[in-house]
This record gives sequence, C-alpha cells and structure tokens, in this order.
Amino acid sequence: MKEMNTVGIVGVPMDLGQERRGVDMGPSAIRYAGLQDRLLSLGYSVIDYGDIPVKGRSPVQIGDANLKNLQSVVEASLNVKESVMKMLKDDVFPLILGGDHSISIGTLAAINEKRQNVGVIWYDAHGDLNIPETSPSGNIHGMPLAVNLNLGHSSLTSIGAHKIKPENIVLIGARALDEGEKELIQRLGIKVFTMHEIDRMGMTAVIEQTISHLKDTDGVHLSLDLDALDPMECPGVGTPVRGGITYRESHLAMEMLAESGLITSAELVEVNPILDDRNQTAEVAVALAGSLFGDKLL
Ligand code: 5AB
Ligand code: MN
Ligand code: MN
Ligand code: MN
Repeated sequence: MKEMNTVGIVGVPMDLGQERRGVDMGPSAIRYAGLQDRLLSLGYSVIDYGDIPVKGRSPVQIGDANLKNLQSVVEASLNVKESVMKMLKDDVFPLILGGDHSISIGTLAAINEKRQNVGVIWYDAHGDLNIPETSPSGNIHGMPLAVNLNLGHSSLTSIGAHKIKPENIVLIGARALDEGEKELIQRLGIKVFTMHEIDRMGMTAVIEQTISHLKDTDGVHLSLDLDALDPMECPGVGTPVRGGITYRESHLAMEMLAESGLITSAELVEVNPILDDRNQTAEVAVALAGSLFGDKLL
C-alpha cells in the first residue's frame, strides 16, 4: 500500500446478487460518510471514477431458478472488470464500493488479468463459496468466492480468468457456512479463521497468521463484507449474523494489514442504507478504510 499514493474509487450500485433492495445505494452512503476526505487527510490523492452502470431488475430474467438475475449480473460484472482494469492501468490503488458481494466477480477478474498468484482475504460472516447446486437461495452474492476459484455457472466463470489458488485465500469472521461450503473448504484446504478462532486466539494472532499465510503472493485483495462485523455495530447489511467481529478488533485487523504492506486492492461491500441506522454502517466502512490506509492514530 505504501508505494501507491493515489487511490481510485469506483462505485458499483449493484443489488442483483440478492433479494433485499437498498444495497445499490451503498456507494452513495459510503461517499457521504466521508471516504474521500478521510483518504485526503491521510495524504493520498484520490480519483473518483464515478459509478458503474448497473441495470435495474427486469421482471423476467433468462437463467436458472438457482441463479437469480444471472444475465444482469454478468453484464454488470463485465463493466466492473473493465473499470477496475482501467484503474490498474492508471496505476492507482483500486478501492471498489458495493453494492452486494457479487461485484467481487468483476473486481477479481480484473486483478487476475494484471497479477499472477493473487492473494485474497475474505472478511465476512459467510463463505460466499456456493455454487448453484449447493446454494440455499440462488442469490449470486453467496457465490463470488467460488467463482473466483473457477467453480459454478459457466456464464460467471467465463467473465475472467478466475484462477485464485485455494492456498492463497484466507477467510476471517466466518460463522454462517452452508454444508456445501464446509465440504468445499475441507476438500480444497482453504484457510479459515471462524469466530471460534478469533475468540480463542485473538485478532492479533489471526492477522499475524493471515499475513504469514499470504506473504508469498503477488499482492492481496481485501474483500470486506460489512456483515463480518457484529450487527450491533453494523446493522445496515442484508444478511446479518449475530456474534460477529467487533469494531475495535476490525480496526486492529486493518491496522496490522496496513503495516504489512501486503494489500494492493480492496472492496467495501454489502452496505445497505435502507436497513441502516443513521448511516452508521457506511461510517464504520470509512473508519476501517482509514486504518487500512495507514492511520496510526498518533
Ligand atoms: B454475503 C447464504 N450462504 O448463499 C446464501 O452477504 C448467504 O455476500 C450468503 O456474504 C450471504 O444465500 C452472502 C445463505
Ligand atoms: Mn459476502
Ligand atoms: Mn456476508
Ligand atoms: Mn474462468
């Protein structure tokens, strides 16, 4: 992170990956909570690339009952990919604002074009490792990490070279994994720090081990789903799960990741202002970005 002094922001007002309306307003809420000023105050230059066009819901969607809004998600993902590729070409740090977590299919498709051996930290209550056959909902926001492993429907896996290696992934905060996801995690040997490990080892050890697990990658993408945090602190999310990571633990995690210098791109996803309490969840997202971008508090 240190070597890059310009941050590029792009918004993806996407709500097609799940059923609750409002998450498409996430980019506005995060901007309104002061993201740009926060980054400027830390000494970065900021380029706001605006929002990517995302189609509204059409009543009839071609596709499959277990892949809701498939065609529109594919179209939006191609636009996300193109926009993130532009940021990488401009040599700025890509910071992508969701939108639901399906946006990650496009962001990582772009990052994989530019870098080999990409590392991923999936900070989330969920695994997002479903494929249509294992998904209990048919919601694509529960599938992006699987797609990034090149698993799932071919319309999604063909969006890019989805070649993240299982050994280059670390999940942090998991506490609501579906059966098919658990099976996949075991089979591929993916590193997971569930809430049990966070409680038991403490966030310091979790992040130290995460850093050492990913130290030989060519940069790490942080995919930060705000539902990783406890819903008391982040109520504005569509799929809240009790017993989450605290605000302070999350700051500590971001501060340690900033010190590591490993993070080369990030996304803040699943902020839903309609479900939020006075934009609190968007404010948490901005505060955590402050720590991720190196605020040392002193
Ligand atoms: B999120 C669930 N596993 O697939 C599914 O918020 C929830 O991006 C997915 O992490 C939650 O529908 C997706 C039950
Ligand atoms: Mn997620
Ligand atoms: Mn989640
Ligand atoms: Mn692919």
